[in-house]
Amino acid sequence: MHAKRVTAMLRMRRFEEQCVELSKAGQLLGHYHVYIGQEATAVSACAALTADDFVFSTWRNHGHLLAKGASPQKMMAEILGRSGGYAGGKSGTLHLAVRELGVPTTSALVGASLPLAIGSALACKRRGSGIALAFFGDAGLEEGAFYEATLLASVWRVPILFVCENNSIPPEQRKRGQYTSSTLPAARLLDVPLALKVPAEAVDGADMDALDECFNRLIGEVRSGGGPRFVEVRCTRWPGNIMTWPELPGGAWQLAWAFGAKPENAQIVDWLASDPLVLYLRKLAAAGALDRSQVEAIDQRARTEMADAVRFALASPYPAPAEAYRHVWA
Ligand SMILES: Cc1ncc(C[n+]2csc(CCOP(=O)(O)OP(=O)(O)O)c2C)c(N)n1
Ligand SMILES: [Mg+2]
Repeated sequence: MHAKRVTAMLRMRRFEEQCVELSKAGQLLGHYHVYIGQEATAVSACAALTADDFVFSTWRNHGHLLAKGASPQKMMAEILGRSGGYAGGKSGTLHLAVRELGVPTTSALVGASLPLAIGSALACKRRGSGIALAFFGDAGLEEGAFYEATLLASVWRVPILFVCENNSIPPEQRKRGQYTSSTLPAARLLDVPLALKVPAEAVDGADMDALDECFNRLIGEVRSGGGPRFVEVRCTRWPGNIMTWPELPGGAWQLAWAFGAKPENAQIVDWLASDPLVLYLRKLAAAGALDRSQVEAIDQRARTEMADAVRFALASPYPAPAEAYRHVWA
């Protein structure tokens, strides 16, 4: 299980680094958002799901889709707008979705997929199988759609897990144990779902074992008819996480950083204290569960796989002009 978790996290990280490199090279046009530093959340949450379940997401969806089993080749082709992508190049990164994997849509609009997730959860309740899981950012709580969705979830007691990924926490606040969102008057995000009688709790997004315990328990409760649940996953912004055009400060993530080497970039040094991958690797090494050479082999496979995904995507042609008129609903 440990090797599986590490593999899944490294695949996401190396995939995102390829996006940053493609963007720098002018091959990925438009803006995009990477999941670096939040990998443990998607890995852990999706490990507790079944093929009957639905996942909804936002613009920051690459990690969620990889965790649901999407092909990096078809994802990368879609992100580059190529015909070999999941939507033939029409959705790009912002609306990347794979219906056959239970991800009917992701959305670039803050809060927009939440009411749709409630609809899917209601469908699950009626057909008697499956649950819905909605990933969204902390700014989702600033949208009316969130209140509508949470209210309906609570009144109808539909099987949904709200996963609020609060990544807007500066490192210095994390050190002091404070977690606020940017503009919400309720500085404690959990006060909001609790007021609507949705049981809510927080978990450390840098702690894989805590996430596993939390997701297994909450998804179990939702699945067994307990009604909706809300979890705030507290993560710390990765320094390269510039809203629209991320960078790789200090270069690509180095495996050696998990094993004692110190990055030159001071921001990265600070952030590593809350990097879920580094913390998990150190814990596994200390417990003798996975050693450095095993991790190196996993990393090498992840790098090769993601380099292949880029080659596949770049070799895929742009959609033919006539395609612009297909799948248009008017
Ligand atoms: C309805 C709407 N308003 C504004 C925006 C512009 N916008 C894009 S991302 C974003 C902030 C999102 O923050 P958060 O939900 O915390 O997610 P994160 O990007 O931090 O993962 C905003 C305001 C938008 N996409 N949709
Ligand atoms: Mg955020």
